[in-house]
Order: sequence, then C-alpha cells, then structure tokens
Amino acid sequence: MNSVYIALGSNLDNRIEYLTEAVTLLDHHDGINVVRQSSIYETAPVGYIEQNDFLNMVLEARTTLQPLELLDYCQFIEKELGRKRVIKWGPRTIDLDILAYNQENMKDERLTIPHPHLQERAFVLVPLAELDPNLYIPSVKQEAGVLLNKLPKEEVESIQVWIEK
Ligand code: A4P
Ligand code: MG
Repeated sequence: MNSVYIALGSNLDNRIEYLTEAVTLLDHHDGINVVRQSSIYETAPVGYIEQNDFLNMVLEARTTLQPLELLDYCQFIEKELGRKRVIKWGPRTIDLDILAYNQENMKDERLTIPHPHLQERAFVLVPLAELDPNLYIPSVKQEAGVLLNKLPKEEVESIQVWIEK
C-alpha cells in the first residue's frame, strides 16, 4: 500500500461542496482509502490575484494506484466537477494536486512528485503540517513543519481556519 498526500483547492460557486464531493469521489475508488483530512482553510489567492478567496485542505490516503494512475483519477474528478482551465493559476471549481507519494521523487512530463511548488505555498504547508509536521519532503530534503517555518510570518497568518477538523 502506498501513502499519499493530496492538496485540494476551490474558489468558485459552492466551494465547500466541491471539496466534500472530491473527497467522496477519491474515497469511493476501490484503490484509494482516505485516512485523514486536515481542517479547511480560507486563503487569499496566490499567483493570479484577481479572483475569489480559496478554500484549501490536504488529505492523507492509502492507495494501490501507481502515481500516474492516481493523477488520471484526480484529473477525472476535476473534469467531473466541471473544472474549466481558462487562466493559468486562475479560478477553478476544484484543483487536486498530488503533494507526495511515499518518499519518492519522480519527474515525468505529466507529473512531478513531490509537487514542485509545495515549499513556497502557505495554503499547502499549513494543512500539510497540521496532518504531519514531520513528513519528510525528499525533493527539498526537509520536513513539512520546517518548510512552513521558513515562510514569511504574514503569509502563514493569513491562512485562516474556516472549518476546524
Ligand atoms: N502536474 C505535475 N505535477 C503534478 C502534481 N504533483 N499533481 C501537472 C497534480 N498535477 C501535476 O495543472 C497543470 C498540470 O500539472 C497538470 O496537467 C498535471 O499533468 P493544472 O491543475 O491543470 O493547472 P493549474 O492548476 O492551473 O496549474 P498548476 O501549476 O498546477 O497550478 P497550481 O500549482 O495548482 O496553482 N491560491 C490559493 N490561495 N489557493 C490555491 O489553491 N491554487 C492555484 C493553482 C493558484 N493560486 C492559489 C491556489
Ligand atoms: Mg494543479
């Protein structure tokens, strides 16, 4: 069984419904078992900033799927929930990013693991460190909690709990 962490984000329409539906669809797959979920946080948009605030969370799952099979299923869920890719880093009903897959490093044309922007983003590191501050991120050779402590304080403080776990 493989251990994975997946980040979820939504900033359109009924954000909480999209998150909940995505978690349900992940868990309904025969090869995926969601074991833990972080709190849900409300976060200001990063990158393209002329858009609504996001809800972000991270979950931990066990899976029999290989990394690319898991990506396919995440993209199926994004499609199923009506995501339209119009603007890079722009608004989306639901975005699923695979943060970590066991302790593996991989770089494929479709998939980089650990997620290449993980270490820069408070909206990912706050929920990830809530689940496991000791999770080792092999690409940057540091633990999630250590990476979080390296981010600017204002950025981390702007990540507000919206629904506590
Ligand atoms: N891809 C490569 N590695 C991965 C991975 N580990 N997990 C590829 C998932 N996908 C991965 O992603 C583009 C391609 O990345 C995919 O086809 C896949 O093969 P996408 O989801 O289609 O496009 P995108 O999301 O617009 O681009 P990108 O670079 O993934 O953006 P991010 O990093 O997802 O950022 N601000 C707040 N507050 N909260 C957010 O959740 N999200 C974004 C999007 C920007 N600002 C945000 C948030
Ligand atoms: Mg993405």
